[in-house]
Amino acid sequence: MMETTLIILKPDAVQRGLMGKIITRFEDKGLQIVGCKLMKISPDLAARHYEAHKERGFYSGLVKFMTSSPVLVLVVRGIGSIAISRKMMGATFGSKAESGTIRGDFGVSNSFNLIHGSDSPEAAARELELFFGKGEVMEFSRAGEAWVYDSSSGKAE
Ligand code: 3AN
Repeated sequence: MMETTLIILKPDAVQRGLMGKIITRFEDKGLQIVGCKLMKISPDLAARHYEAHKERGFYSGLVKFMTSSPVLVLVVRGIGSIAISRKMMGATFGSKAESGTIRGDFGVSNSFNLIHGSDSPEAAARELELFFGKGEVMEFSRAGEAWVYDSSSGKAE
């Protein structure tokens, strides 16, 4: 199913100059970037985004980290893009993430883990609305689309 997901390159990724390398992985995979914004997350937005983790011990540190410096938010589209992006990100902790994943290749920290990606279609819809306004997500077809998906059966796959 065609899905649109929210990816956040966290403050450590921006500060360490890893934005280009991480975006390249999504583009190389064949996923389409349909939204992109460098922004500073407010404490209120961080609280709404991480609402589900409010009771966790790491919550206040997480909010402090996410609001400490700019982030790059991306809107990524593709068939199965939610699961594909999560797989590309790797396990939550940099120390555990497999080589070949973004967290596995670029970080060692458990809390500074470089990237966020929505974990379900419901989360993606909720998070996209938190971070992007109307008109900020683009609808366009890529020149090379015919070579990204096989549409010979009439259905892209
Ligand atoms: P993921 O980002 O892999 O989906 P979640 O949804 O379990 O991970 O957690 C949300 C965020 O909370 C993670 N990206 C991570 O930054 C932070 N986090 C989760 N568990 C811990 C923990 N035990 N210690 C510190 N930070 C954590």
